[in-house]
Amino acid sequence: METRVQEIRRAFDRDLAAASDKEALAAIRVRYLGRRAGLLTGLLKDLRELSPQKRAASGKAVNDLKTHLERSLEEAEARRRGSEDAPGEELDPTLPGRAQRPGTSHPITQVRGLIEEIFLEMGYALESGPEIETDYYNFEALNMPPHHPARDMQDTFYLKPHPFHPKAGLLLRTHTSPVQIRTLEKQRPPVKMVALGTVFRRDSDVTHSPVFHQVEGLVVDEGITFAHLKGTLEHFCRRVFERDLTIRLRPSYFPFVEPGAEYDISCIFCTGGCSRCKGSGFIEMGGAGMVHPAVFEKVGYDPERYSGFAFGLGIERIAMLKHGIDDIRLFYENDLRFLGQFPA
Ligand code: FA5
Repeated sequence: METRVQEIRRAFDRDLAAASDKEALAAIRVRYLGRRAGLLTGLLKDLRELSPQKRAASGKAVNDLKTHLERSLEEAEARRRGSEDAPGEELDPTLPGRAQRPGTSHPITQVRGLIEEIFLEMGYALESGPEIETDYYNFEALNMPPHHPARDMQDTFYLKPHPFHPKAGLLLRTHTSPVQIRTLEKQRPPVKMVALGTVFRRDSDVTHSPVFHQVEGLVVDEGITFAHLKGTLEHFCRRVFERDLTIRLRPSYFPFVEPGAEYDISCIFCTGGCSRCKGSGFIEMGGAGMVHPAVFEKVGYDPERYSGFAFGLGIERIAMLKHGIDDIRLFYENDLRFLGQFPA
Protein backbone atom coordinates (compact mmCIF):
# COMPACT_ATOMS: atom_id res chain seq x y z
CA MET A 1 0.00 0.00 0.00
CA GLU A 2 2.82 2.42 0.93
CA THR A 3 4.52 1.79 -2.43
CA ARG A 4 1.28 2.69 -4.26
CA VAL A 5 0.97 5.83 -2.17
CA GLN A 6 4.48 6.91 -3.21
CA GLU A 7 3.86 6.12 -6.87
CA ILE A 8 0.65 8.13 -6.90
CA ARG A 9 2.39 11.07 -5.19
CA ARG A 10 5.25 11.10 -7.75
CA ALA A 11 2.83 10.82 -10.68
CA PHE A 12 0.69 13.64 -9.25
CA ASP A 13 3.71 15.94 -8.78
CA ARG A 14 4.78 15.27 -12.38
CA ASP A 15 1.30 15.92 -13.77
CA LEU A 16 0.90 19.09 -11.75
CA ALA A 17 4.26 20.49 -12.89
CA ALA A 18 3.23 19.87 -16.51
CA ALA A 19 -0.27 21.40 -16.18
CA SER A 20 -0.26 24.71 -18.02
CA ASP A 21 -3.90 25.79 -17.98
CA LYS A 22 -7.24 25.62 -16.24
CA GLU A 23 -8.38 22.53 -18.17
CA ALA A 24 -5.26 20.54 -17.28
CA LEU A 25 -5.73 21.35 -13.59
CA ALA A 26 -9.38 20.31 -13.74
CA ALA A 27 -8.36 16.98 -15.32
CA ILE A 28 -5.81 16.38 -12.57
CA ARG A 29 -8.45 17.07 -9.93
CA VAL A 30 -10.76 14.44 -11.50
CA ARG A 31 -7.94 11.92 -11.99
CA TYR A 32 -6.64 12.06 -8.44
CA LEU A 33 -9.50 13.36 -6.29
CA GLY A 34 -12.58 12.39 -8.34
CA ARG A 35 -15.32 10.90 -6.12
CA ARG A 36 -16.01 7.86 -8.29
CA ALA A 37 -12.82 6.82 -10.00
CA GLY A 38 -10.18 9.09 -8.47
CA LEU A 39 -6.90 7.39 -7.54
CA LEU A 40 -7.17 8.61 -3.95
CA THR A 41 -10.77 7.33 -3.69
CA GLY A 42 -9.53 3.92 -4.87
CA LEU A 43 -6.84 3.89 -2.20
CA LEU A 44 -9.35 4.78 0.51
CA LYS A 45 -11.62 1.96 -0.59
CA ASP A 46 -8.73 -0.50 -0.48
CA LEU A 47 -7.77 0.80 2.93
CA ARG A 48 -11.16 -0.18 4.30
CA GLU A 49 -10.58 -3.76 3.24
CA LEU A 50 -7.29 -4.14 5.13
CA SER A 51 -7.07 -5.78 8.55
CA PRO A 52 -7.23 -3.32 11.47
CA GLN A 53 -3.46 -3.51 12.14
CA LYS A 54 -2.46 -2.93 8.51
CA ARG A 55 -5.12 -0.21 8.16
CA ALA A 56 -3.60 1.71 11.06
CA ALA A 57 -0.11 1.47 9.53
CA SER A 58 -1.16 2.59 6.01
CA GLY A 59 -3.85 5.08 7.10
CA LYS A 60 -1.38 7.82 7.96
CA ALA A 61 0.42 7.57 4.61
CA VAL A 62 -2.90 7.76 2.70
CA ASN A 63 -4.02 10.74 4.79
CA ASP A 64 -0.75 12.58 4.19
CA LEU A 65 -1.16 11.94 0.47
CA LYS A 66 -4.72 13.32 0.57
CA THR A 67 -3.52 16.52 2.29
CA HIS A 68 -0.67 16.88 -0.23
CA LEU A 69 -2.97 16.43 -3.24
CA GLU A 70 -5.61 18.87 -2.02
CA ARG A 71 -3.22 21.58 -0.88
CA SER A 72 -0.99 21.45 -3.99
CA LEU A 73 -3.98 21.58 -6.32
CA GLU A 74 -5.54 24.51 -4.49
CA GLU A 75 -2.25 26.42 -4.61
CA ALA A 76 -1.83 25.74 -8.32
CA GLU A 77 -5.40 26.87 -9.04
CA ALA A 78 -4.92 30.07 -6.99
CA ARG A 79 -1.67 30.84 -8.85
CA ARG A 80 -3.45 30.41 -12.17
CA ARG A 81 -6.33 32.72 -11.10
CA GLY A 82 -3.80 35.36 -10.00
CA SER A 83 -1.92 35.29 -13.28
CA GLU A 84 -5.19 35.56 -15.22
CA ASP A 85 -6.09 38.75 -13.31
CA ALA A 86 -2.63 40.25 -13.76
CA PRO A 87 -2.69 43.53 -15.68
CA GLY A 88 -1.95 43.19 -19.32
CA GLU A 89 -2.79 39.47 -19.48
CA GLU A 90 -6.34 39.77 -20.75
CA LEU A 91 -6.78 43.47 -21.30
CA ASP A 92 -10.13 44.48 -22.73
CA PRO A 93 -9.57 47.89 -24.31
CA THR A 94 -13.27 48.23 -25.14
CA LEU A 95 -14.32 48.49 -21.46
CA PRO A 96 -15.42 52.03 -20.53
CA GLY A 97 -12.95 53.85 -18.25
CA ARG A 98 -13.69 54.74 -14.63
CA ALA A 99 -15.16 58.24 -14.62
CA GLN A 100 -13.13 60.86 -12.73
CA ARG A 101 -15.40 63.33 -10.98
CA PRO A 102 -14.02 66.78 -11.71
CA GLY A 103 -13.45 68.87 -8.58
CA THR A 104 -15.39 72.09 -8.02
CA SER A 105 -14.68 75.10 -5.91
CA HIS A 106 -16.22 75.27 -2.42
CA PRO A 107 -19.70 76.88 -2.30
CA ILE A 108 -18.32 79.72 -0.13
CA THR A 109 -15.59 80.36 -2.72
CA GLN A 110 -18.23 80.36 -5.47
CA VAL A 111 -20.41 82.92 -3.67
CA ARG A 112 -17.34 85.00 -2.81
CA GLY A 113 -16.43 85.04 -6.52
CA LEU A 114 -19.95 86.14 -7.47
CA ILE A 115 -19.90 88.97 -4.90
CA GLU A 116 -16.51 90.18 -6.17
CA GLU A 117 -17.81 90.08 -9.74
CA ILE A 118 -20.85 92.22 -8.86
CA PHE A 119 -18.79 94.90 -7.11
CA LEU A 120 -16.13 94.92 -9.83
CA GLU A 121 -18.95 95.55 -12.34
CA MET A 122 -19.95 98.55 -10.19
CA GLY A 123 -16.42 99.97 -10.36
CA TYR A 124 -15.23 98.98 -6.88
CA ALA A 125 -11.58 98.15 -6.16
CA LEU A 126 -10.70 94.97 -4.23
CA GLU A 127 -8.76 95.60 -1.01
CA SER A 128 -7.49 93.28 1.69
CA GLY A 129 -6.04 93.37 5.18
CA PRO A 130 -4.35 90.99 7.63
CA GLU A 131 -6.32 88.35 9.50
CA ILE A 132 -4.10 88.93 12.56
CA GLU A 133 -4.93 92.52 13.44
CA THR A 134 -3.96 95.06 16.01
CA ASP A 135 -6.44 96.20 18.60
CA TYR A 136 -6.11 99.66 17.05
CA TYR A 137 -7.40 98.71 13.57
CA ASN A 138 -9.98 96.19 14.74
CA PHE A 139 -11.53 98.37 17.45
CA GLU A 140 -9.96 101.64 18.41
CA ALA A 141 -9.77 103.38 15.02
CA LEU A 142 -13.36 102.25 14.49
CA ASN A 143 -14.43 104.36 17.44
CA MET A 144 -14.42 101.46 19.92
CA PRO A 145 -11.93 102.50 22.63
CA PRO A 146 -10.94 99.95 25.33
CA HIS A 147 -13.88 99.15 27.61
CA HIS A 148 -16.42 100.21 24.94
CA PRO A 149 -19.43 97.88 25.45
CA ALA A 150 -19.71 97.27 21.67
CA ARG A 151 -16.53 95.15 21.93
CA ASP A 152 -18.52 92.57 23.89
CA MET A 153 -20.52 91.72 20.77
CA GLN A 154 -17.31 90.67 19.02
CA ASP A 155 -15.32 88.56 21.46
CA THR A 156 -12.37 87.01 19.69
CA PHE A 157 -9.08 85.13 20.04
CA TYR A 158 -6.16 87.14 21.43
CA LEU A 159 -2.51 86.35 20.69
CA LYS A 160 0.15 86.33 23.40
CA PRO A 161 3.25 88.43 22.56
CA HIS A 162 5.73 86.24 20.65
CA PRO A 163 9.21 86.86 19.12
CA PHE A 164 7.57 87.02 15.66
CA HIS A 165 4.90 89.48 16.82
CA PRO A 166 6.27 91.12 19.94
CA LYS A 167 3.56 93.78 20.11
CA ALA A 168 0.90 93.10 22.70
CA GLY A 169 -2.74 93.41 21.71
CA LEU A 170 -2.76 91.31 18.54
CA LEU A 171 -5.96 89.46 17.82
CA LEU A 172 -7.78 87.56 15.09
CA ARG A 173 -9.91 90.22 13.37
CA THR A 174 -13.59 90.03 14.21
CA HIS A 175 -14.80 91.77 11.05
CA THR A 176 -13.48 93.17 7.79
CA SER A 177 -14.09 96.76 8.93
CA PRO A 178 -10.38 97.33 9.82
CA VAL A 179 -9.75 97.31 6.04
CA GLN A 180 -11.78 100.56 5.92
CA ILE A 181 -9.13 102.25 8.08
CA ARG A 182 -6.17 100.71 6.25
CA THR A 183 -7.59 101.86 2.89
CA LEU A 184 -8.42 105.39 4.08
CA GLU A 185 -4.86 105.69 5.43
CA LYS A 186 -3.17 104.60 2.24
CA GLN A 187 -5.20 106.60 -0.31
CA ARG A 188 -7.19 109.80 -0.64
CA PRO A 189 -10.79 110.16 -1.91
CA PRO A 190 -12.50 109.13 -4.02
CA VAL A 191 -12.44 105.74 -2.27
CA LYS A 192 -14.64 102.96 -3.56
CA MET A 193 -13.59 99.59 -2.29
CA VAL A 194 -14.75 96.16 -1.15
CA ALA A 195 -12.75 93.78 1.03
CA LEU A 196 -13.66 90.11 1.32
CA GLY A 197 -12.01 87.80 3.78
CA THR A 198 -11.92 85.48 6.76
CA VAL A 199 -12.89 86.75 10.18
CA PHE A 200 -13.09 85.14 13.62
CA ARG A 201 -15.35 85.33 16.64
CA ARG A 202 -16.02 83.40 19.81
CA ASP A 203 -19.34 82.29 18.41
CA SER A 204 -20.84 78.91 17.50
CA ASP A 205 -24.33 77.62 16.69
CA VAL A 206 -26.29 76.53 13.60
CA THR A 207 -26.03 79.97 12.00
CA HIS A 208 -22.77 81.20 13.60
CA SER A 209 -19.29 79.84 13.12
CA PRO A 210 -16.05 80.81 14.93
CA VAL A 211 -14.40 81.22 11.49
CA PHE A 212 -16.47 82.82 8.78
CA HIS A 213 -16.25 85.28 5.90
CA GLN A 214 -17.36 88.86 5.48
CA VAL A 215 -17.63 91.50 2.82
CA GLU A 216 -16.87 95.12 3.64
CA GLY A 217 -17.86 97.99 1.38
CA LEU A 218 -16.72 101.60 1.66
CA VAL A 219 -17.36 104.65 -0.52
CA VAL A 220 -15.95 108.05 0.45
CA ASP A 221 -16.05 111.25 -1.55
CA GLU A 222 -17.63 114.69 -1.49
CA GLY A 223 -21.43 114.53 -1.57
CA ILE A 224 -22.00 110.84 -0.75
CA THR A 225 -25.44 110.34 0.81
CA PHE A 226 -27.57 107.69 2.48
CA ALA A 227 -29.52 107.38 -0.78
CA HIS A 228 -26.32 106.15 -2.51
CA LEU A 229 -26.02 103.51 0.20
CA LYS A 230 -29.58 102.29 -0.22
CA GLY A 231 -29.34 102.17 -4.01
CA THR A 232 -26.05 100.25 -3.83
CA LEU A 233 -27.41 97.66 -1.40
CA GLU A 234 -30.57 97.22 -3.45
CA HIS A 235 -28.67 96.70 -6.71
CA PHE A 236 -26.22 94.29 -5.06
CA CYS A 237 -28.95 92.19 -3.39
CA ARG A 238 -30.98 91.97 -6.59
CA ARG A 239 -27.91 90.81 -8.51
CA VAL A 240 -26.74 88.29 -5.93
CA PHE A 241 -30.17 86.65 -5.49
CA GLU A 242 -31.08 87.08 -9.17
CA ARG A 243 -34.55 88.49 -8.48
CA ASP A 244 -36.47 91.67 -7.85
CA LEU A 245 -36.60 92.54 -4.14
CA THR A 246 -36.80 95.52 -1.83
CA ILE A 247 -34.44 96.75 0.87
CA ARG A 248 -35.54 97.75 4.34
CA LEU A 249 -33.23 99.80 6.58
CA ARG A 250 -33.76 99.69 10.35
CA PRO A 251 -31.95 102.07 12.73
CA SER A 252 -29.13 100.25 14.52
CA TYR A 253 -25.88 100.97 16.30
CA PHE A 254 -22.31 100.42 15.10
CA PRO A 255 -19.80 102.84 16.71
CA PHE A 256 -18.07 103.57 13.38
CA VAL A 257 -21.17 104.77 11.46
CA GLU A 258 -23.69 107.50 12.12
CA PRO A 259 -26.50 107.08 11.36
CA GLY A 260 -26.23 103.31 11.51
CA ALA A 261 -28.65 100.73 10.20
CA GLU A 262 -29.27 97.06 9.72
CA TYR A 263 -30.58 96.21 6.30
CA ASP A 264 -33.04 93.48 5.35
CA ILE A 265 -34.28 92.16 2.04
CA SER A 266 -37.87 91.26 1.29
CA CYS A 267 -38.18 87.49 1.82
CA ILE A 268 -36.91 85.48 -1.14
CA PHE A 269 -38.78 82.33 -0.02
CA CYS A 270 -42.36 83.60 0.33
CA THR A 271 -44.73 86.49 -0.29
CA GLY A 272 -46.73 86.55 2.91
CA GLY A 273 -44.50 85.24 5.72
CA CYS A 274 -42.75 81.87 6.28
CA SER A 275 -40.50 80.16 8.83
CA ARG A 276 -37.34 81.50 7.17
CA CYS A 277 -38.45 85.15 7.56
CA LYS A 278 -40.19 84.28 10.85
CA GLY A 279 -43.45 85.56 9.41
CA SER A 280 -42.07 89.10 8.98
CA GLY A 281 -41.68 89.07 5.19
CA PHE A 282 -38.06 90.34 5.59
CA ILE A 283 -34.68 88.65 6.06
CA GLU A 284 -31.71 90.26 7.84
CA MET A 285 -28.67 90.83 5.67
CA GLY A 286 -26.05 92.94 7.48
CA GLY A 287 -25.00 96.27 8.95
CA ALA A 288 -24.43 99.62 7.26
CA GLY A 289 -24.36 103.38 7.74
CA MET A 290 -22.62 106.68 7.05
CA VAL A 291 -18.95 106.86 8.06
CA HIS A 292 -18.70 108.38 11.55
CA PRO A 293 -16.87 111.76 11.79
CA ALA A 294 -14.69 110.25 14.56
CA VAL A 295 -13.38 107.70 12.02
CA PHE A 296 -12.58 110.49 9.53
CA GLU A 297 -10.69 112.33 12.25
CA LYS A 298 -8.62 109.21 13.09
CA VAL A 299 -7.40 109.00 9.48
CA GLY A 300 -6.97 112.76 9.03
CA TYR A 301 -9.92 113.51 6.72
CA ASP A 302 -12.03 116.66 7.04
CA PRO A 303 -15.55 115.42 7.98
CA GLU A 304 -16.97 118.76 6.82
CA ARG A 305 -15.71 118.10 3.33
CA TYR A 306 -16.02 114.34 2.89
CA SER A 307 -18.81 111.93 3.56
CA GLY A 308 -19.12 108.23 2.92
CA PHE A 309 -21.06 105.06 3.48
CA ALA A 310 -19.95 101.63 4.66
CA PHE A 311 -21.64 98.25 4.84
CA GLY A 312 -20.82 94.73 5.91
CA LEU A 313 -22.34 91.31 5.32
CA GLY A 314 -21.61 87.65 5.89
CA ILE A 315 -20.72 85.46 2.89
CA GLU A 316 -22.00 82.30 4.61
CA ARG A 317 -25.32 84.05 5.19
CA ILE A 318 -25.67 84.85 1.48
CA ALA A 319 -24.68 81.29 0.53
CA MET A 320 -27.20 79.83 3.02
CA LEU A 321 -30.00 82.01 1.69
CA LYS A 322 -29.10 81.41 -1.95
CA HIS A 323 -29.04 77.63 -1.56
CA GLY A 324 -31.65 77.21 1.21
CA ILE A 325 -29.13 75.79 3.74
CA ASP A 326 -30.15 75.89 7.41
CA ASP A 327 -26.97 74.72 9.16
CA ILE A 328 -23.72 76.69 8.67
CA ARG A 329 -21.60 73.74 9.87
CA LEU A 330 -22.31 71.88 6.62
CA PHE A 331 -19.86 74.24 4.89
CA TYR A 332 -16.93 73.05 7.01
CA GLU A 333 -17.51 69.31 7.35
CA ASN A 334 -16.01 68.45 3.94
CA ASP A 335 -18.72 65.91 3.25
CA LEU A 336 -18.65 65.23 -0.50
CA ARG A 337 -22.37 64.39 -0.50
CA PHE A 338 -22.94 68.05 0.42
CA LEU A 339 -20.10 69.67 -1.53
CA GLY A 340 -20.94 67.66 -4.64
CA GLN A 341 -24.24 69.55 -4.92
CA PHE A 342 -22.48 72.75 -6.00
CA PRO A 343 -21.05 72.20 -9.47
CA ALA A 344 -19.09 75.32 -10.38
C1 FA5 B 1 -20.24 93.77 11.59
O1 FA5 B 1 -19.40 92.89 11.65
C2 FA5 B 1 -19.93 95.14 11.09
N1 FA5 B 1 -18.51 95.26 10.90
C3 FA5 B 1 -20.70 95.37 9.79
C4 FA5 B 1 -20.70 96.81 9.36
C5 FA5 B 1 -19.80 97.23 8.41
C6 FA5 B 1 -21.61 97.70 9.92
C7 FA5 B 1 -19.79 98.56 7.98
C8 FA5 B 1 -21.61 99.04 9.51
C9 FA5 B 1 -20.71 99.44 8.55
P1 FA5 B 1 -22.19 92.20 12.37
O2 FA5 B 1 -21.56 91.80 13.65
O3 FA5 B 1 -23.65 92.38 12.38
O4 FA5 B 1 -21.55 93.53 11.84
O5 FA5 B 1 -21.80 91.12 11.26
C10 FA5 B 1 -22.14 91.31 9.91
C11 FA5 B 1 -22.66 90.00 9.31
O6 FA5 B 1 -21.69 88.98 9.52
C12 FA5 B 1 -23.92 89.49 9.98
O7 FA5 B 1 -25.06 90.06 9.38
C13 FA5 B 1 -23.86 87.99 9.70
O8 FA5 B 1 -24.36 87.69 8.42
C14 FA5 B 1 -22.37 87.74 9.68
N2 FA5 B 1 -21.93 87.09 10.93
C15 FA5 B 1 -21.68 87.65 12.13
N3 FA5 B 1 -21.24 86.74 13.00
C16 FA5 B 1 -21.19 85.56 12.35
C17 FA5 B 1 -20.78 84.24 12.69
N4 FA5 B 1 -20.29 83.94 13.89
N5 FA5 B 1 -20.87 83.27 11.75
C18 FA5 B 1 -21.31 83.55 10.52
N6 FA5 B 1 -21.69 84.78 10.11
C19 FA5 B 1 -21.63 85.79 11.01
